[in-house]
Amino acid sequence: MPLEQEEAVESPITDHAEYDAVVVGAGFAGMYQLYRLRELGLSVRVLETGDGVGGTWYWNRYPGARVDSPSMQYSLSFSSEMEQEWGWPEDYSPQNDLERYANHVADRFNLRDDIQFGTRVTNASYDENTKKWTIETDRGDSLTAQYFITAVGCLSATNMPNFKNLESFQGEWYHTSRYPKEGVELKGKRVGIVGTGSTGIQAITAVGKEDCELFVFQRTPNYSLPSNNKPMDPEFEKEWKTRYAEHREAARVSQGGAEIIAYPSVSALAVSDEERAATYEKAWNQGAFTLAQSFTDLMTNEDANFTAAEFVRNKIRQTVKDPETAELLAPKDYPIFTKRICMDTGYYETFNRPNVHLVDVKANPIEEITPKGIKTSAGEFELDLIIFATGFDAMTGPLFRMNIAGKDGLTLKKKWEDGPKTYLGISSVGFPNMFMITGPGSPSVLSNMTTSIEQHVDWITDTIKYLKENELADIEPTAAAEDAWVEHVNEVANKTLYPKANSWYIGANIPGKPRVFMPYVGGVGNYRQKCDEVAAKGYEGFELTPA
Ligand code: NA7
Repeated sequence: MPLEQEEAVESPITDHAEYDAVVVGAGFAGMYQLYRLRELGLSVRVLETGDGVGGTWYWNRYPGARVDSPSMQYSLSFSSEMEQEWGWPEDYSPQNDLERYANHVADRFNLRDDIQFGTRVTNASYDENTKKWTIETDRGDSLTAQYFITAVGCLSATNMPNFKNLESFQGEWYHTSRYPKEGVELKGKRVGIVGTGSTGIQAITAVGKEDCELFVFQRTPNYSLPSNNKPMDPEFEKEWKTRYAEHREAARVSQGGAEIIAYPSVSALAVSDEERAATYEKAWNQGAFTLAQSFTDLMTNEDANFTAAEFVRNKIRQTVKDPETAELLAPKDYPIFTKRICMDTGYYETFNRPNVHLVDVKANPIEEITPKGIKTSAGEFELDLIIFATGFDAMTGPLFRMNIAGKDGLTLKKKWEDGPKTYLGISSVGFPNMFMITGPGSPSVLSNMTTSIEQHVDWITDTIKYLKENELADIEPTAAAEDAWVEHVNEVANKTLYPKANSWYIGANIPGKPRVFMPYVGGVGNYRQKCDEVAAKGYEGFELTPA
């Protein structure tokens, strides 16, 4: 099964190849960036690999795909009219609603005219003489632009491990991020799902309910919290919409980019066992990420963290009827919340179904794929269909695959060979006029993405406006500012328990990837303040070159 589906859609190749800005990606980030740059009167071309808008929600069509931010907050805030007219059917939106919303945004603001679909960027290079970027595509386009803006998402470069003899498999196989649009018939099949991250957990819960035999190949168990998803309460929605601006403002200054009703005020170790248990129980019943906000020190103190981890492990033990399966599903070798916490709609209950079987590939690793299925060191599992939920080359992967080269031909990949180096997660020394929306070194994946996307797009747009008004040709960070930011990103990460897990945040899921904690832990509100201060001080830490 090809990993990259051939896209049939042909957008007209641009009639002129020179733009003020080229934006890569037509997810929420790329679409909003296009909208804002049009307001400035710039000519913009958006290049998108898929044949539709939506980014993450265009590609991730696997069964059960769903966002884990609340629908009322996982949306764009720039148009209050759109906020009011759009209705989300569920508290946590499934893929099809999110894709529908992305299409609505594109149609409502007439964005498609400037988006070229079915087009992958293969090269982007900066010319110091012309001070322009040249962007080349797999369709033979060559575009030049003053500003090169990446809106490629943090989790868009598929990680497909190099399984021995995969090509010999005679059944069907798909990576979750390339699942067929038309779906796959599961009835009566023997299905294998490899991977138990956020994606695997959603897919397993959905596929387990089907009339099929499901084999879950788990290497590392993950902690998962119940979402308590339900149909949207019309009264709640109505009330939320009357104060939408206030809710958005609260999200913008929050730690994680979503409004939090009550911040914790006490250490998990400062209360009695009974009080702690009652707090966790209440949070568990409320659902979603409430548990993570129960106490002040869950991310900074291992003993405090252990109490939350143990609470979840006990929930797993209470839910899963077979004690051996429950123990296998209970994570034990890393603190809770240090890998992306998962959110589910009945994941652990799935393992009580007679058609669902857990296979421990930590104890008995996958040796190879055979014509009939998956062979582990414990034996062969015959399968008709394999779904690989094996994740992504996160954050840097989508940037590296564009072969970006800056000053002196230095590639981003070479510059970042020991880990990403950015100033504010938006820019990098040697790459003038290149802006990365939700790049490494920004809150990005540790936040509600739509809040962070809008903050970056607004900042980038204001910056471009400033450059134009002040007749400046180039903006590029100084090495000193970049070094200081990288140090700060590491320093705040090292004050937390995050580095204690082998997570994709730290590059641990990709063989050979440098172990550097990539997103910024300092919080969405603090980060916004820092970006605003930099701009207010005439772009402190940047070098601005006159036209
Ligand atoms: P993740 O979280 O990276 O999960 C990938 C899963 O695939 C994880 O359980 C891995 O086990 C497993 N995996 C990867 N390679 C193998 C091999 N070779 N053998 C067995 N198992 C393997 O990706 P997701 O798509 O679930 O989630 C990514 C983010 O998307 C998520 O955090 C949300 O932010 C949205 P491992 O843990 O490496 O032992």
